[in-house]
Amino acid sequence: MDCKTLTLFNFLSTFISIAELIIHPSNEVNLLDSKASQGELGWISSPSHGWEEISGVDEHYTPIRTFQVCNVMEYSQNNWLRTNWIPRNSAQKIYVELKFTLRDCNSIPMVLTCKETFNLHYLETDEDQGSMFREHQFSKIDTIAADESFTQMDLGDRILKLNTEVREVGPMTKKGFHLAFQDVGACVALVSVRVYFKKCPFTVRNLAMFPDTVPTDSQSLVEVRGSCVNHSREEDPPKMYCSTEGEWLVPIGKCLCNIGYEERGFACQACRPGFYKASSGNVECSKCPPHSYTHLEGAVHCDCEKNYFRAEEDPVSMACSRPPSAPRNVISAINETSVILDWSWPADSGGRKDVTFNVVCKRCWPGPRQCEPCLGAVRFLPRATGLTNTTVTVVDLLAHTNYTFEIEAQNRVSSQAPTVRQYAAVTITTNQAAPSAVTVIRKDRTSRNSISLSWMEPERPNGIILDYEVKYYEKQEQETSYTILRSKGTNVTLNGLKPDTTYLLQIRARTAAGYGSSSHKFDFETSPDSFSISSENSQVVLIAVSSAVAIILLTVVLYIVISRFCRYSKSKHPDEKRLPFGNGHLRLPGIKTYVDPHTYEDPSQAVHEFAKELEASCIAIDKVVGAGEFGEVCSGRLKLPSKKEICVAIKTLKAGYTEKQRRDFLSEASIMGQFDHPNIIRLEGVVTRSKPVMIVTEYMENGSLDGFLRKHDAQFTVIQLVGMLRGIASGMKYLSDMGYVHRDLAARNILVNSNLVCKVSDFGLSRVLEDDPEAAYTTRGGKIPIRWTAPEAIAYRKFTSASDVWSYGIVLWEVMSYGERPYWEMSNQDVIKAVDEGYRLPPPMECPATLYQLMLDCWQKDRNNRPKFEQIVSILDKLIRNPSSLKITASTASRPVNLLLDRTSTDITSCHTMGDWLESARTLPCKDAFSGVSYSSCNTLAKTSAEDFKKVGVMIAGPQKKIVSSLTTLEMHSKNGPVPV
Ligand code: ACK
Repeated sequence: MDCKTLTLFNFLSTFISIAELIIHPSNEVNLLDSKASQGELGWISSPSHGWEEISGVDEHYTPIRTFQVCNVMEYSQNNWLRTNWIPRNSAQKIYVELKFTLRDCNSIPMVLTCKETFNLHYLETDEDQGSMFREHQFSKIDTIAADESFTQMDLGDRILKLNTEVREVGPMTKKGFHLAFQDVGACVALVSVRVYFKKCPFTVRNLAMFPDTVPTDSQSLVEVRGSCVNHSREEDPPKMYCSTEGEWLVPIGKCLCNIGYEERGFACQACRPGFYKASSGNVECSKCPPHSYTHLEGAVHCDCEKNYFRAEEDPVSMACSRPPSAPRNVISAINETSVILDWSWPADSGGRKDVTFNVVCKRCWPGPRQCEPCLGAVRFLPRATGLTNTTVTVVDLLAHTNYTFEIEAQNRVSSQAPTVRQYAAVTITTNQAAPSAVTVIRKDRTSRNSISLSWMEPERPNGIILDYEVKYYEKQEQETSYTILRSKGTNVTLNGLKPDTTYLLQIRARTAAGYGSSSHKFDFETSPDSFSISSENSQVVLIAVSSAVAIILLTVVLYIVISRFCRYSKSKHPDEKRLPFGNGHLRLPGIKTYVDPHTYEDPSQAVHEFAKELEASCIAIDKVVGAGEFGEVCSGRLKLPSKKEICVAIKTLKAGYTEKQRRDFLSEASIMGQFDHPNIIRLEGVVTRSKPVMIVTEYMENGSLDGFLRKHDAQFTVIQLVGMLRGIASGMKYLSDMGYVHRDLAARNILVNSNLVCKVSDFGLSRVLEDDPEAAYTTRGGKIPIRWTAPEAIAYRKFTSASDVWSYGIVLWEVMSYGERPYWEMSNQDVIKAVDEGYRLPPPMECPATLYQLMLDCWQKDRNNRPKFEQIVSILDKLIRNPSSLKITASTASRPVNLLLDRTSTDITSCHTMGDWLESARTLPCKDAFSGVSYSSCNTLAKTSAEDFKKVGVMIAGPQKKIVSSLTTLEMHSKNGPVPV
């Protein structure tokens, strides 16, 4: 067998199992594959007796073309095999994969020139070189050696020794190239030649399509923008990078399927019928919720079935619903002229939780359809419509009357349903009821021994009034003995009274149902003796004179009332006015009310109406004790003729004042002069006829309360402090009863005398706006002492006795903390914000729990929930009578018994962590900083350093200080043991 025959045999034997030759990764693009060619490849062989093209078959008996050379018996071999021209396409880097077999030289006997390598060359050209071949134009790529060569023995055993070598060429710049294989005396067979380049193949990632991308030859990645698949939109711009190895790297961004479409198999596909998708996003389509459907593909919502609806604010994921059925089991409990209606929840709530009830009231007469809607006088508690509970109380019905109540259940889809009212009805007859109270009583005439009164029939007589009972007694006697008169009409004259004596009187009406409730107590005084004429025997004269006096008095009273009313009507600032009504309720005649000096056209008239003019010669000034808005405040003595000399405080009006300043200065006296109460600073009189103009008041030895407390820090017993607070509350009750709103109640405006009696002072009209150094301008322009003022007064100048109660709460805090500044160094703006957000001052140290509870009650946001001064006085009285109740301090008490209002308020003992306390107390706006930090006791927290605060994120100096000061207060609570936090 000659050598050529031998190698041919070798080749054929190598085609047994080389299936991998035709399998290559999808990111490779072939430019040439010799195996794919069925016919002659037509490569140029030089010299022609060198490389030989031979046909063969692979393991599938598919014909393939191979080349071989084996001139090992001759010297100086230089055999070239050049491929056809291979276009480069867009590739810059080309890969050449060679599969070949090579004969082991040692296995060939008697060889002359045997090599075991061959060389690979290339030539870049823009055009096909055709048959032209010049060896020297080629550049060498590499010498190719076999990893394994075969021997004669391998042939015998039919062992395949196929070598695969891959070489890279590039960067290529010309349009194409030729490859060449140079043999220098080896026995080699080229089984296949594959030339390819790599690309990043088309792919879909995160619902974005990335096209086929050919990498550059350099090491850099190619950035490729993806485009969203159909029915999707970009969420973040999708991007990927194509590497030189043809791999996609670093996917960024994504696309989301549109509404009505879901992600399925790298695409966004329409929701199937019965499913919907309402939001874009890569979530699956959802099944239509109960009682809804869709027959369409790609639905974004499902339609409601017949008689089912969706409310406007219902999400599409919610089941369709329907109106509720009627309420059931209505029962009524009648109490005279009121009725409590109770019913059960409807059997079918329509699939919703927002069922409410409306109650319709009809008044009925015997006979068919004899009903008409109830008139407006009937009241529903809490209301007639939109009830969320299954009960309502109806009051102010007429006695002995038939009513029908229709109770209707509704939910948010009721308005969409056809108008068939679903209701349950109950018919009732009200009972006989006693008349309501007499509210309006008028004093017609007074003499030294008698008084004539008239009144109006009660608002709801509930029947025919048989008569009125008039009960009266001397105020001093405290109801121990009293007189009762009966009157058929609405007036009565009480005779046989003592002169110059105060009487209290109550009236009640009687019907067949019995007595109604009594009127408020009404007080009046008979005229003093001096009004009587000397002739006691002359009845006629007496009657005539007392009638004349009564008429004159009546005329004067009428004149004053009418002239004040006219002046009030003319006033320019109705909202600023202090009306003779407190807290919006009409006062019974006879109760003294405050008169605003501004309503006098001539303010000096007001001064002289309410203040006594003093002779300057009666006043001796000793020393200056302070400075007021208008001038100095001095202490001195007042000696009035035939009276004892007393110590007084003298406020002076500095020289050079304007007329307005004089008016404003004296307005304080006009106000103060109207008051007469042990806890209101007493006006002795004014000096207006000589200069300096002065206001003289009682002298308060211990000066202002705030300074006094600071001077005597921690020196009083709790009972002493509560006594002072009781005095202030009592003074404020008196002011609020008079209809006077103070607007600047603060410890600095309370004066303390040598017996620790506290008196409310500072009544000037301009004072709140101009004088108080604590007053700051608000956004609405007024000047307000922010820290002491209720939120509604700051926000919209709603100053009432209820806002005075808020200020009283702050005074309470000032007193219990011995003159500490409320809210410490927080700015006014921060105070407004914190209070508005619900934060409240923490309990002062050692503050009794009951008092702290009272403070919190005074600081209720809703002013209607704050206690009245009358209640505050009574609470403090109870505490004074039962001092043991003051022993439980706010830090050690369990939640204080609710004194006034059913409200949930801060109880630091119920908090388990400091974070809880900060949250529940809403004491400071830094609670978030403490989340996740656990403190075992308030002691630990109180000792927390500024550094520690920094660690938990409280970085600003202000809040740190505030927290520490607040916590210090807490820590002091825990002096007698750890606070159970
Ligand atoms: O805190 P004080 O000593 O008490 O300083 C102020 C100062 O005048 C300016 O208002 C003191 N003061 C005001 N009215 C009286 C008074 N009736 N008796 C004693 N001191 C008074 C107040």
